[in-house]
Order: sequence, then C-alpha cells, then structure tokens
Amino acid sequence: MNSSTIASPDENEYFETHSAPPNLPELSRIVQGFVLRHHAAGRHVVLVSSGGTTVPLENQTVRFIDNFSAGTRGATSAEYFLEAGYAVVFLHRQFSLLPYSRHYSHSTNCFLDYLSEWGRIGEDGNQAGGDVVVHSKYRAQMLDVLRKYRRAKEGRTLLLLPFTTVTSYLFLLREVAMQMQMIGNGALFYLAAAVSDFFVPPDRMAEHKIQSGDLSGAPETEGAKPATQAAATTKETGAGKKLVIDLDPVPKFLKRLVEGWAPEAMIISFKLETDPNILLYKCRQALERYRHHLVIGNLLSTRKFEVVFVDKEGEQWIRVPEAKDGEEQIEIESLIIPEVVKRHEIVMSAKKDGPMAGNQDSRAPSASVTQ
Ligand code: 9Z3
Repeated sequence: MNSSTIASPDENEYFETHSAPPNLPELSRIVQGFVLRHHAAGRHVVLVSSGGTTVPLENQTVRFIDNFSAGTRGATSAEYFLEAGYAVVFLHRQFSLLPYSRHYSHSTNCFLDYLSEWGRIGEDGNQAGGDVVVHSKYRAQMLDVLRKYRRAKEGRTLLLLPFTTVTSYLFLLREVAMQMQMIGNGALFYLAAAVSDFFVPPDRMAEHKIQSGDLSGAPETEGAKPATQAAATTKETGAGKKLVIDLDPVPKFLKRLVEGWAPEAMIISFKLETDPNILLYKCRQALERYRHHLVIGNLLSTRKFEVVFVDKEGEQWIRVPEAKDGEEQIEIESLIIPEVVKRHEIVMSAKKDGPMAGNQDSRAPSASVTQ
C-alpha cells in the first residue's frame, strides 16, 4: 500500500467513533450496480454532492446546526450533467432541491400556481367535475422539464442518495468513491454540498435534549455528561441560561478522497466565501493543499451570477450575461457544466497517453482501498 493512501489517525478515529448509516451495505450494492451498468454502456459517472449537512447537538437529536444551502447548485448541475450524457449519483441533503422537481418545489415557485381547473361549469356558477391541467403559459416549459425527467427515469441515469448529518454524508461519500474506483478517471466528483467544518464528537455529545430551564429538583438524567466533558454547556447569566458550544474540526476528507478513496478520478471542489478579497487566495490554498484538479470559487451574494475556476494553470471567471428585456436569465450551471465536461475530457485523454501525461503527476498513481 502506498503510504499516502494510509488513513490519517483523525480520519480513522472519525469513522471508528461514529456509526455508519444502517443501510450503508445495501446502498453500496445499489451504487455498485449503477456504476457497473453505466460504465458498461460507455457512460461516465459523476458524483454530485448537494445541500447542507447538519451537526447534531444531542444524540437524541432535537437541536442541530445547519447552513443556508438549498441545493440549487447541485440539483441544477445534475440536470446539465445528465444532458451531457453522464450518469449522476446525486448525494444530497434529504428534502433539499432535486433535479427536475426543483423547478416546481421552491416556495416561490409553488407547483399549484402552474395548474388550473378545466371542465364544465356547475349550477352554482363554479367549475365542477373538471380536470386539472397545466396553465397554457407554462405548458411548453413544463413539457421540456417533464421529457428530460422521463428520459433520466427511463434510462435510470440518476441515482438519488440522501443524507442529513455531516457523518452520514462522509460515510456515503467514502462508500460511493470506493465503488467508483473501478471506472478510474471516467469518474468525476463535483462537490457542491456545503459541508460543515465542525462537529460534536460522540463522547462529548449530550444524550438528551439540552435544557435551558432549571432542573435542580428533577430526577437525574441518564447518560448526562459532566460539564467538563460536554460539548454543549449552559451557563447562568442572570437574565437566563446561555448555551456555550465547543465544536471539534472535521478531519480534512478532501485529502483522503484525492489520495485514497478516488485516486484516479477527476475531483472538483467548491469554495464558498463571503469576503471577495480572500476568495482567490482560499481557492489557491485548497488546490495547493489537496492537489486535486479544480476548485470552483463562489461568493455567497453572487453565486448565481459568477464563479471562478482555479486550477494549476490559473483562473477563469464564468459570468452569466445580462438578460435582455423580457428574457429569462440563463442558469450559470448551463455555462459551468460544459466547461467541466471539457476539462474532464482532457483529464481522460491525458491519462490514456500514460500515467505521467495527465495533469495529476503529483498524485498517488494507483487505487488503493483504505477501509
Ligand atoms: C458551494 O460553494 C456551492 O456553490 C453553494 C451552493 C453551497 C454556495 P446553493 O445550494 O449554494 O445553490 O444555495 N459549495 C461548497 C461549499 C463548501 O462547503 N466548500 C468547502 C469550503 O468552502 C470546501 S469542500 O471550505
């Protein structure tokens, strides 16, 4: 085994001290079947991660930390990958936006607004016994979405894998990556999920709901942690209790993905910042640290209109052109995905010409299963 493929102590500890999702072996078999079938059909496979991860504060979870991500980037990108002929493993936060249904599931885009009633008028002057139809002005767009959705469904080119916590995300990512190893650089990782950098380690996690009120007369709580061990403690302030949370850093899994779990695949990570002054610096730092193919940088406030591709050759901004009067703004993912596909083709053709010909000569040369 190449030394760089040996899991770090942090990573080992993370997986050893957390429970895997109970259905992981079954999901793994489903992913394996999916990857094999599409590889045999000559399709490349992309893992698109999407949405935010939760960080539970209690074992019997009432409260958790979350983030803003709705999964728009991931769900939209997945559609364009399907259009480009990829099979897509969509690793998404449960109940975040999904490819195709996203057009009608957002709260500002309620699907009921697209429908109208059609039929005979009843005696009371209201429509009665009619049918539900799509409003004529939305029909063309909906037909287009419906056809694409059906094509993906019939071709079984979209595999939906939900997660909720950062831990279930990491177990699933590792599992899918292992299953995608068999297709070498035909595998693409497009990591758009907003993954928490912090977590509560199990040995410091409260078993029961953290109490904000006075418990002095109550029976002792089973499994309660002494304040010195607990990650979340309450402190009396005089005006009520204050909650103090002490989180550990999540080990750097991108490194493990690049070096151990998917050493031949093309890997693209996203970098999100709010301060424009540090975006490029952080993208370059991530590229330098993890030595993967591409970082796509974006700012929270402008992420729908511009992104920057950062690789070892330099930077390339992608911007949505301003919509003309009466026209709808195009989706930035319609510009991102063709550029990603072009770069994936370059990676694949470079590797065909020999291991040193690709742009990843600094990476581990062979796959090695670490777990
Ligand atoms: C992104 O930067 C995505 O583009 C967004 C998409 C989360 C901004 P929405 O779901 O938002 O369309 O609302 N994803 C990656 C964010 C992230 O956590 N990156 C890590 C980091 O910045 C590196 S893997 O440190």
